[in-house]
Amino acid sequence: MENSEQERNFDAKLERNETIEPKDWMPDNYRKHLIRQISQHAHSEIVGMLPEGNWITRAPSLRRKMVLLAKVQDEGGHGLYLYSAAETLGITREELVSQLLTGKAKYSSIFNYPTLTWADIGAIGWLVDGAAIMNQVMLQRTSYGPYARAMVRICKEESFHQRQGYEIMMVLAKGSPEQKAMAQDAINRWWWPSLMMFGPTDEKSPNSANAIKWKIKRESNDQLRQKFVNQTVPQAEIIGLTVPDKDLVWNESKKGYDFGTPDWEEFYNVIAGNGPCNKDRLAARTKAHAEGAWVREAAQAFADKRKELEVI
Ligand code: BYC
Repeated sequence: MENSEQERNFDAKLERNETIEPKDWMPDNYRKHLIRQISQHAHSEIVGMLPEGNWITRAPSLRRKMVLLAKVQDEGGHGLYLYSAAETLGITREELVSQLLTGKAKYSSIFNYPTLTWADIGAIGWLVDGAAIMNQVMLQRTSYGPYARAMVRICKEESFHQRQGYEIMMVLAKGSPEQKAMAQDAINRWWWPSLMMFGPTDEKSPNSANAIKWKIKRESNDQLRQKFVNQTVPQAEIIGLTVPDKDLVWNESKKGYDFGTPDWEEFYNVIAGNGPCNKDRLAARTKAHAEGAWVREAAQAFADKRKELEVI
Protein backbone atom coordinates (compact mmCIF):
# COMPACT_ATOMS: atom_id res chain seq x y z
CA MET A 1 0.00 0.00 0.00
CA GLU A 2 1.14 3.53 -0.72
CA ASN A 3 2.36 5.38 2.34
CA SER A 4 -0.23 8.11 1.87
CA GLU A 5 -3.04 5.58 1.66
CA GLN A 6 -1.82 3.93 4.86
CA GLU A 7 -1.77 7.33 6.47
CA ARG A 8 -5.33 8.02 5.32
CA ASN A 9 -6.48 4.71 6.79
CA PHE A 10 -4.75 5.53 10.07
CA ASP A 11 -6.35 8.99 10.24
CA ALA A 12 -9.76 7.55 9.37
CA LYS A 13 -9.50 5.03 12.20
CA LEU A 14 -8.69 7.80 14.65
CA GLU A 15 -11.58 9.82 13.28
CA ARG A 16 -13.97 6.90 13.90
CA ASN A 17 -12.49 6.49 17.42
CA GLU A 18 -11.31 2.98 16.59
CA THR A 19 -8.20 1.75 18.36
CA ILE A 20 -4.89 1.30 16.58
CA GLU A 21 -3.63 -2.25 17.13
CA PRO A 22 -0.03 -3.56 17.14
CA LYS A 23 -0.12 -4.96 13.61
CA ASP A 24 -1.78 -1.88 12.09
CA TRP A 25 0.31 0.58 10.13
CA MET A 26 1.15 3.66 12.20
CA PRO A 27 3.37 6.71 11.62
CA ASP A 28 6.85 6.34 13.08
CA ASN A 29 6.39 9.35 15.30
CA TYR A 30 3.16 7.94 16.73
CA ARG A 31 5.05 4.74 17.61
CA LYS A 32 7.94 6.69 19.16
CA HIS A 33 5.58 8.94 21.12
CA LEU A 34 3.77 5.92 22.56
CA ILE A 35 6.96 4.08 23.47
CA ARG A 36 8.13 7.21 25.29
CA GLN A 37 4.89 7.77 27.18
CA ILE A 38 4.01 4.15 27.98
CA SER A 39 7.53 3.33 29.12
CA GLN A 40 7.71 6.48 31.25
CA HIS A 41 4.43 5.38 32.76
CA ALA A 42 5.70 1.82 33.37
CA HIS A 43 8.91 3.09 34.97
CA SER A 44 6.83 5.38 37.21
CA GLU A 45 4.87 2.42 38.51
CA ILE A 46 8.01 0.46 39.28
CA VAL A 47 9.96 3.33 40.82
CA GLY A 48 6.72 4.33 42.58
CA MET A 49 6.95 1.13 44.62
CA LEU A 50 10.02 2.48 46.44
CA PRO A 51 8.72 5.42 48.51
CA GLU A 52 5.78 3.38 49.79
CA GLY A 53 7.79 0.18 50.13
CA ASN A 54 9.88 2.18 52.60
CA TRP A 55 6.98 2.01 55.10
CA ILE A 56 5.87 -1.62 54.79
CA THR A 57 7.92 -2.75 57.81
CA ARG A 58 6.78 0.27 59.81
CA ALA A 59 3.05 0.30 59.05
CA PRO A 60 1.23 1.04 62.32
CA SER A 61 -0.96 -2.11 62.36
CA LEU A 62 -1.25 -5.50 60.72
CA ARG A 63 -4.23 -4.27 58.68
CA ARG A 64 -2.29 -1.26 57.41
CA LYS A 65 0.67 -3.48 56.58
CA MET A 66 -1.48 -5.89 54.54
CA VAL A 67 -3.17 -3.07 52.66
CA LEU A 68 0.13 -1.36 51.88
CA LEU A 69 1.74 -4.61 50.74
CA ALA A 70 -1.20 -5.23 48.40
CA LYS A 71 -1.02 -1.69 47.04
CA VAL A 72 2.71 -1.81 46.35
CA GLN A 73 2.26 -5.19 44.69
CA ASP A 74 -0.50 -3.71 42.51
CA GLU A 75 1.91 -1.00 41.33
CA GLY A 76 4.37 -3.71 40.30
CA GLY A 77 1.56 -5.36 38.33
CA HIS A 78 0.72 -2.07 36.61
CA GLY A 79 4.34 -1.73 35.57
CA LEU A 80 4.22 -5.20 34.03
CA TYR A 81 1.04 -4.56 32.01
CA LEU A 82 2.55 -1.33 30.76
CA TYR A 83 5.90 -2.85 29.81
CA SER A 84 3.96 -5.51 27.90
CA ALA A 85 1.93 -2.82 26.12
CA ALA A 86 5.16 -0.98 25.20
CA GLU A 87 6.71 -4.22 23.90
CA THR A 88 3.88 -4.58 21.36
CA LEU A 89 5.37 -1.49 19.69
CA GLY A 90 8.58 -3.32 18.85
CA ILE A 91 10.91 -2.52 21.72
CA THR A 92 12.28 -5.17 24.07
CA ARG A 93 11.97 -5.28 27.85
CA GLU A 94 15.78 -5.20 28.09
CA GLU A 95 15.94 -1.96 26.11
CA LEU A 96 13.19 -0.41 28.21
CA VAL A 97 14.86 -1.30 31.50
CA SER A 98 18.22 -0.13 30.24
CA GLN A 99 16.71 3.24 29.28
CA LEU A 100 15.48 3.63 32.87
CA LEU A 101 18.71 2.57 34.53
CA THR A 102 20.92 4.75 32.33
CA GLY A 103 18.72 7.77 32.97
CA LYS A 104 17.68 8.06 29.32
CA ALA A 105 14.00 7.52 30.10
CA LYS A 106 12.06 9.61 32.56
CA TYR A 107 9.70 8.49 35.30
CA SER A 108 7.25 10.61 37.24
CA SER A 109 8.84 13.50 39.14
CA ILE A 110 6.69 12.72 42.18
CA PHE A 111 8.70 9.66 43.17
CA ASN A 112 11.82 11.71 43.77
CA TYR A 113 10.49 13.02 47.07
CA PRO A 114 11.06 11.20 50.38
CA THR A 115 8.41 9.54 52.56
CA LEU A 116 9.29 10.93 55.97
CA THR A 117 6.29 9.92 58.10
CA TRP A 118 3.39 7.48 58.04
CA ALA A 119 1.10 10.35 56.95
CA ASP A 120 3.10 10.49 53.70
CA ILE A 121 1.65 7.08 52.85
CA GLY A 122 -1.83 8.56 53.26
CA ALA A 123 -0.87 11.61 51.20
CA ILE A 124 0.54 9.44 48.39
CA GLY A 125 -2.59 7.31 48.19
CA TRP A 126 -4.92 10.29 48.33
CA LEU A 127 -3.04 12.88 46.28
CA VAL A 128 -0.61 10.94 44.09
CA ASP A 129 -2.95 8.11 43.18
CA GLY A 130 -5.73 10.73 42.95
CA ALA A 131 -3.71 12.71 40.40
CA ALA A 132 -2.76 9.50 38.60
CA ILE A 133 -6.43 8.49 38.24
CA MET A 134 -7.41 11.94 37.01
CA ASN A 135 -4.83 11.53 34.25
CA GLN A 136 -5.49 7.88 33.57
CA VAL A 137 -9.27 7.81 33.28
CA MET A 138 -8.91 9.52 29.90
CA LEU A 139 -6.19 7.03 28.94
CA GLN A 140 -8.77 4.22 29.01
CA ARG A 141 -9.91 5.80 25.74
CA THR A 142 -6.42 6.41 24.37
CA SER A 143 -6.07 5.52 20.70
CA TYR A 144 -3.58 2.65 21.08
CA GLY A 145 -5.51 -0.53 21.94
CA PRO A 146 -3.05 -2.36 24.25
CA TYR A 147 -2.46 0.82 26.30
CA ALA A 148 -6.20 1.56 26.58
CA ARG A 149 -6.97 -1.98 27.74
CA ALA A 150 -4.16 -1.95 30.33
CA MET A 151 -5.53 1.30 31.71
CA VAL A 152 -8.99 -0.14 32.42
CA ARG A 153 -7.67 -2.50 35.05
CA ILE A 154 -5.11 -0.02 36.35
CA CYS A 155 -7.80 2.60 36.96
CA LYS A 156 -9.94 0.16 38.96
CA GLU A 157 -7.02 -0.58 41.24
CA GLU A 158 -5.93 3.05 41.50
CA SER A 159 -9.34 4.09 42.73
CA PHE A 160 -9.01 1.61 45.61
CA HIS A 161 -5.54 3.04 46.30
CA GLN A 162 -6.87 6.57 46.38
CA ARG A 163 -9.57 5.66 48.88
CA GLN A 164 -7.17 3.83 51.19
CA GLY A 165 -4.90 6.90 51.22
CA TYR A 166 -7.78 9.23 51.99
CA GLU A 167 -8.89 6.92 54.80
CA ILE A 168 -5.40 7.08 56.37
CA MET A 169 -5.55 10.89 56.22
CA MET A 170 -9.08 10.95 57.64
CA VAL A 171 -8.10 8.81 60.62
CA LEU A 172 -4.99 10.92 61.31
CA ALA A 173 -6.91 14.18 60.94
CA LYS A 174 -9.42 12.95 63.55
CA GLY A 175 -6.67 11.70 65.87
CA SER A 176 -4.46 13.44 68.44
CA PRO A 177 -3.17 17.00 67.76
CA GLU A 178 0.20 15.43 66.85
CA GLN A 179 -1.42 13.08 64.35
CA LYS A 180 -3.41 15.91 62.77
CA ALA A 181 -0.23 18.00 62.54
CA MET A 182 1.53 15.07 60.85
CA ALA A 183 -1.29 14.81 58.28
CA GLN A 184 -1.12 18.58 57.63
CA ASP A 185 2.64 18.44 57.24
CA ALA A 186 2.25 15.65 54.68
CA ILE A 187 -0.25 17.61 52.57
CA ASN A 188 2.03 20.66 52.83
CA ARG A 189 4.89 18.71 51.31
CA TRP A 190 2.96 16.62 48.72
CA TRP A 191 0.46 19.15 47.38
CA TRP A 192 2.68 21.03 44.92
CA PRO A 193 4.61 18.00 43.66
CA SER A 194 1.21 16.34 43.02
CA LEU A 195 0.16 19.27 40.82
CA MET A 196 3.44 18.91 38.93
CA MET A 197 2.59 15.31 38.04
CA PHE A 198 0.34 16.61 35.26
CA GLY A 199 3.37 18.00 33.47
CA PRO A 200 4.25 21.55 32.38
CA THR A 201 1.62 24.13 31.46
CA ASP A 202 -0.01 23.55 28.06
CA GLU A 203 2.01 26.30 26.39
CA LYS A 204 5.28 24.74 27.62
CA SER A 205 4.30 21.13 26.80
CA PRO A 206 6.09 20.13 23.58
CA ASN A 207 4.38 16.73 23.29
CA SER A 208 0.79 17.79 23.86
CA ALA A 209 -0.11 18.90 20.33
CA ASN A 210 0.71 15.50 18.83
CA ALA A 211 -0.77 13.65 21.79
CA ILE A 212 -4.11 15.40 21.30
CA LYS A 213 -3.98 15.14 17.49
CA TRP A 214 -3.39 11.37 17.72
CA LYS A 215 -5.98 10.97 20.51
CA ILE A 216 -3.32 9.59 22.84
CA LYS A 217 -4.28 12.24 25.39
CA ARG A 218 -7.87 13.50 25.33
CA GLU A 219 -7.41 16.33 27.82
CA SER A 220 -4.52 18.72 28.31
CA ASN A 221 -2.11 18.94 31.27
CA ASP A 222 -3.75 22.17 32.51
CA GLN A 223 -7.30 20.88 32.12
CA LEU A 224 -6.50 17.80 34.17
CA ARG A 225 -4.63 19.81 36.82
CA GLN A 226 -7.68 22.07 37.18
CA LYS A 227 -10.00 19.08 37.55
CA PHE A 228 -7.73 17.61 40.20
CA VAL A 229 -7.71 20.83 42.24
CA ASN A 230 -11.51 21.12 41.96
CA GLN A 231 -11.97 17.57 43.18
CA THR A 232 -9.35 17.53 45.94
CA VAL A 233 -9.80 20.86 47.77
CA PRO A 234 -13.28 19.93 49.12
CA GLN A 235 -11.91 16.53 50.19
CA ALA A 236 -9.25 18.32 52.28
CA GLU A 237 -11.87 20.63 53.79
CA ILE A 238 -14.13 17.74 54.82
CA ILE A 239 -11.38 16.22 56.97
CA GLY A 240 -10.23 19.58 58.35
CA LEU A 241 -6.93 19.90 56.48
CA THR A 242 -5.73 22.93 54.53
CA VAL A 243 -4.28 23.05 51.04
CA PRO A 244 -1.00 25.04 51.26
CA ASP A 245 -1.87 27.63 48.61
CA LYS A 246 -2.54 31.22 49.64
CA ASP A 247 -3.86 32.03 46.16
CA LEU A 248 -6.53 29.34 46.24
CA VAL A 249 -9.97 30.85 45.75
CA TRP A 250 -13.27 29.62 44.33
CA ASN A 251 -14.09 31.26 41.00
CA GLU A 252 -17.84 31.08 40.49
CA SER A 253 -17.67 32.14 36.84
CA LYS A 254 -15.53 29.15 35.86
CA LYS A 255 -17.10 26.90 38.51
CA GLY A 256 -13.61 25.95 39.63
CA TYR A 257 -10.76 27.14 41.84
CA ASP A 258 -8.14 29.68 40.88
CA PHE A 259 -4.87 28.47 42.32
CA GLY A 260 -1.21 29.41 42.64
CA THR A 261 1.63 28.52 40.30
CA PRO A 262 3.73 25.45 41.04
CA ASP A 263 7.45 26.06 41.34
CA TRP A 264 8.35 25.09 37.77
CA GLU A 265 12.04 25.59 38.41
CA GLU A 266 11.83 22.86 41.03
CA PHE A 267 9.93 20.63 38.56
CA TYR A 268 12.55 20.99 35.80
CA ASN A 269 15.30 20.42 38.32
CA VAL A 270 13.67 17.19 39.53
CA ILE A 271 13.11 15.82 36.03
CA ALA A 272 16.71 16.69 35.16
CA GLY A 273 17.78 14.20 37.85
CA ASN A 274 18.44 16.60 40.72
CA GLY A 275 15.47 16.05 43.03
CA PRO A 276 15.92 14.99 46.66
CA CYS A 277 15.77 11.22 45.90
CA ASN A 278 16.62 10.73 42.19
CA LYS A 279 19.98 9.15 42.89
CA ASP A 280 18.61 6.84 45.60
CA ARG A 281 15.75 5.71 43.37
CA LEU A 282 17.99 4.80 40.46
CA ALA A 283 20.51 3.15 42.77
CA ALA A 284 17.71 1.02 44.29
CA ARG A 285 16.44 -0.05 40.85
CA THR A 286 19.97 -0.81 39.63
CA LYS A 287 20.63 -2.96 42.70
CA ALA A 288 17.31 -4.82 42.30
CA HIS A 289 18.05 -5.43 38.62
CA ALA A 290 21.51 -6.83 39.38
CA GLU A 291 20.17 -9.02 42.18
CA GLY A 292 17.45 -10.35 39.88
CA ALA A 293 19.89 -11.44 37.18
CA TRP A 294 19.81 -15.08 38.32
CA VAL A 295 16.00 -15.13 38.01
CA ARG A 296 16.16 -13.87 34.43
CA GLU A 297 18.89 -16.40 33.61
CA ALA A 298 16.89 -19.27 35.16
CA ALA A 299 13.73 -18.23 33.29
CA GLN A 300 15.68 -18.04 30.03
CA ALA A 301 17.29 -21.44 30.62
CA PHE A 302 13.84 -22.92 31.27
CA ALA A 303 12.42 -21.35 28.09
CA ASP A 304 15.42 -22.57 26.03
CA LYS A 305 15.11 -26.10 27.41
CA ARG A 306 11.39 -26.21 26.65
CA LYS A 307 12.02 -25.09 23.10
CA GLU A 308 14.72 -27.74 22.73
CA LEU A 309 12.33 -30.48 23.96
CA GLU A 310 9.56 -29.23 21.66
CA VAL A 311 11.92 -29.59 18.68
CA ILE A 312 12.72 -33.18 19.67
N1 BYC B 1 7.51 13.75 35.69
O1 BYC B 1 5.30 17.63 26.70
P1 BYC B 1 4.98 17.14 28.06
C1 BYC B 1 1.97 6.35 38.84
C2 BYC B 1 8.30 15.33 30.91
S1 BYC B 1 1.41 7.87 38.39
C3 BYC B 1 8.57 13.50 34.87
O2 BYC B 1 3.78 17.70 28.73
P2 BYC B 1 3.66 14.58 27.88
C4 BYC B 1 1.81 5.87 40.23
C5 BYC B 1 7.75 14.64 29.67
O3 BYC B 1 8.02 13.27 29.70
C6 BYC B 1 2.55 8.65 37.31
N2 BYC B 1 8.62 13.96 33.61
O4 BYC B 1 4.91 15.52 28.03
C7 BYC B 1 0.93 6.46 41.11
C8 BYC B 1 8.51 15.39 28.60
O5 BYC B 1 9.85 14.91 28.52
P3 BYC B 1 10.36 13.97 27.28
C9 BYC B 1 2.69 8.07 35.93
C10 BYC B 1 7.58 14.68 33.18
O6 BYC B 1 4.16 13.20 27.71
C11 BYC B 1 0.87 6.02 42.42
C12 BYC B 1 8.61 16.79 29.15
O7 BYC B 1 8.48 16.68 30.54
N3 BYC B 1 1.61 8.42 35.07
O8 BYC B 1 2.60 5.74 38.05
O9 BYC B 1 2.66 15.09 26.89
C13 BYC B 1 1.68 5.01 42.87
C14 BYC B 1 7.55 17.72 28.59
O10 BYC B 1 6.23 17.34 29.02
C15 BYC B 1 6.47 14.95 33.95
C16 BYC B 1 1.81 8.60 33.75
O11 BYC B 1 2.92 8.49 33.28
C17 BYC B 1 6.46 14.46 35.26
N4 BYC B 1 5.44 14.70 36.11
O12 BYC B 1 2.91 14.71 29.30
C18 BYC B 1 2.56 4.40 42.00
C19 BYC B 1 0.60 8.89 32.92
N5 BYC B 1 5.60 15.71 33.24
O13 BYC B 1 9.67 12.63 27.49
C20 BYC B 1 2.62 4.81 40.66
C21 BYC B 1 0.88 8.84 31.45
C22 BYC B 1 6.17 15.91 32.05
O14 BYC B 1 9.89 14.64 26.03
N6 BYC B 1 1.70 9.94 31.03
N7 BYC B 1 7.36 15.30 32.00
O15 BYC B 1 11.84 13.90 27.48
C23 BYC B 1 1.21 11.13 30.67
O16 BYC B 1 0.00 11.37 30.71
C24 BYC B 1 2.17 12.16 30.16
O17 BYC B 1 3.34 11.52 29.76
C25 BYC B 1 2.51 13.30 31.18
C26 BYC B 1 3.47 14.27 30.49
C27 BYC B 1 1.25 14.02 31.62
C28 BYC B 1 3.20 12.74 32.41
